[in-house]
Amino acid sequence: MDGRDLVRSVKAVGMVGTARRLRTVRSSWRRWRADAAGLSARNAERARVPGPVTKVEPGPGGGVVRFARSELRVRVTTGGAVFWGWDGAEPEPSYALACGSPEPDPRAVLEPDKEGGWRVVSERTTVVVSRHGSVELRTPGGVMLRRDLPPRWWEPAGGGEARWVQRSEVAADARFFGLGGRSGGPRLRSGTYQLWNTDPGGSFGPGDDPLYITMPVQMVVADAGTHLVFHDNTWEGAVSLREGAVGAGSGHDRAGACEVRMDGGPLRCWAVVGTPARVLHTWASLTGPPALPPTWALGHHHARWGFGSEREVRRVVAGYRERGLPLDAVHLDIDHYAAHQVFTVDKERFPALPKLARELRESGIKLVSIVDPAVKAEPGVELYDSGVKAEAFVRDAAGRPVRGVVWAGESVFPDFTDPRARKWWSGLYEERLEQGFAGFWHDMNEPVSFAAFGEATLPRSARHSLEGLGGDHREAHNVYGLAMARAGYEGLRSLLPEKRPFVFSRSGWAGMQRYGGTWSGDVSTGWPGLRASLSLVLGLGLCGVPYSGPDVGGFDGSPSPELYLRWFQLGAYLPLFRTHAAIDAGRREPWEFGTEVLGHARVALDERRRLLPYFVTLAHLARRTGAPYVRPVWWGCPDDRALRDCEDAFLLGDSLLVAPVLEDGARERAVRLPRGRWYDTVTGRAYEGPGRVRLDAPLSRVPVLARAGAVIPVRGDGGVELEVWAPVPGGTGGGLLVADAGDGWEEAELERFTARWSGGRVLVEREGAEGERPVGLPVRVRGLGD
Ligand code: NBV
Repeated sequence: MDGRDLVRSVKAVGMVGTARRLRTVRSSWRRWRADAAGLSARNAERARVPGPVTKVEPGPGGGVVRFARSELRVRVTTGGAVFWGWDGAEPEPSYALACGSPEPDPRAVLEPDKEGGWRVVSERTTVVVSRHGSVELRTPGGVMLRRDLPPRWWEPAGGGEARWVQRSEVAADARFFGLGGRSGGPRLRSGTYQLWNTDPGGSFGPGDDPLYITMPVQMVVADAGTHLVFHDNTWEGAVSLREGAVGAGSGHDRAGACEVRMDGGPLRCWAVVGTPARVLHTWASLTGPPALPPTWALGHHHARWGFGSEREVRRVVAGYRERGLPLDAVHLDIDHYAAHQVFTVDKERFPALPKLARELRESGIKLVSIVDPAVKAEPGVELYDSGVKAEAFVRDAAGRPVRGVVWAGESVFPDFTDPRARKWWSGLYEERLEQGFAGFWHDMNEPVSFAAFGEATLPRSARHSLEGLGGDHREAHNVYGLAMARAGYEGLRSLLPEKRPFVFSRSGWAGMQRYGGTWSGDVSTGWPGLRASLSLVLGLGLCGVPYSGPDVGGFDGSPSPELYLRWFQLGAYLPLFRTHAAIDAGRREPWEFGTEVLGHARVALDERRRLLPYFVTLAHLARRTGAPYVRPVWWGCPDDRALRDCEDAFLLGDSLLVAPVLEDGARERAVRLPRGRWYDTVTGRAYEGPGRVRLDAPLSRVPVLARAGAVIPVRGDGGVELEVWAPVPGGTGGGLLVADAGDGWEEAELERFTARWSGGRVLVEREGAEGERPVGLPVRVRGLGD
């Protein structure tokens, strides 16, 4: 049976469709589970709220407020993030935190507030706890950003996990972003967003929810300020959002509202207040700096499910070469496995993979391998036997391995929440490295099992190690992909210590950026899918996951030449620039759509290559500061309401504003500009922001604007050059460069450049300890009326 047959048979038995239907049914959070037999039944429940304050114990960073029926720990930490946890919840254990909790800020302590309440005042925020347990987050100036009402728990009368609800209010003008990879964003409109990583079981479009990466991380942007809140809880849950309404002079304002409901686990929360940049910097210091992709991973990748043979890989690579199209990586999907089993190679169709990998490497192209978690349950087969020996597989309550059905047939699933299982799995990448693979693409790790349990994942009663603390799939599901990414990343670090690992994973959770990036999954081919793919990249960036990108052209079917081209033009400005599609979909090579599209795709590929030094710099900045490469247009001016609602353009770093074409037939488009001067990078014409302008968007290109004063490192004929966009008269500008052409660990230096007017000319200098110095690189000044 080949991949195509498998897809057909999966579809035929309705498994894929079933998953989709079940997703809708799952919207009720109190539903009865197909596998509830393995879990204790939820009988009578008792509701609980904190009750009135009884005692307060100030301590470093805040202290503990005791209520009649609960207690609240508040802790402002040294980096400025605030933690609060109910019922004794502490910051650890946590799958999200990279190095545990930062130290408490000794200057911040609980002190009495008005009306019997208490407050903790710190540099970046004030937290006010009311007498009945509401918690307010305020700006240092005292303006309310968020108000959590007293939480409510429902405790099973017979004991067991309590579920809880946390309602909050935000400003009437606030907008919500984040919650992982959401197709209907980046602005998250009123509605309910599930917290349960899910393969939608077919391609998805805007509004399909949940998808592969969900996480309880929300960024809330309002006139009064920006804040991020993270409910550190891996259980299944849902977030219901209601955007507020501004009275506009006549009516009253209606506050925005958020309700987080979780099926179990701790009620604890991290909050960070500041500018978007500051918030994400603090978030990255809590959850870990984003992994730095090797430089080649910032080039162009071509994948296909169904290359089917080495010959076909060579044919496609030759197609790129003959046409002079840049190509940096080729991805092999499950069809190169023997009988669809991970960590194997089909020797008939791929008889000399190491040789192919070497040849490609010599021509500057890296080979990337898909890695699926499921292991065919077949005694006598080495992989299965070694996993059994390592006691690596997820078990049921009776201690038997849990079986599911995936590509290779009946399968078992490594328990990545078990450090021993991770260690076993880590070692398996040795085989991949011997085959010559340089990067790894983790798939199906929500995890997916096609049919076995009525829902396309493991039964909720399945047991997991959860780092030795023990628990079931309800708690482990959402971190399965994250823990698999950790296993892969750590394995590669020890197998090939001199290279930066390249891992990207379909599923994940808060903190996944420590191990690598992701891609947008099986996005449906169509104009709505194109829009959804941008939404995912922006939303994930605001959750601290800066490296991602879509399947250019969409996953299924065949895009029209125009749709393919517009997707390609968008992809060229996103961190992961990859063409890919399903086995039964049309081809995605740039020459498959006619000569006109090929010509324009070549321009996009060449531009991507030209911008490589800028992308490398953005990757280093993401690692150092947590700032995503791709940012919403409101990034530098979150108080601009019109920009907060702009979802069809983005900033690439500080210097460029990209306005992709997301509509069929469009040859011009409106672009909303942040304040300042912006130059159309093709015509050189200057536009003044804030405001809305109409720009040409012929088939040959999408509008890209450069900020006045920007110094952008680009690739020229002889190496890195600086493209400088004239500052406004009397103004200044600048830019950064991290010159790193490699894939190792040597610490590359951050170079700063300034631009200013001097004697009627734009002068560009390198900043240094001893003052300004000549740049030492070719400089091209633009925006002088060219
Ligand atoms: O491995 C096959 C595909 C892969 O091409 C795609 O990128 C993943 O998102 N994989 C899903 C499994 C196929 C599901 C229909």
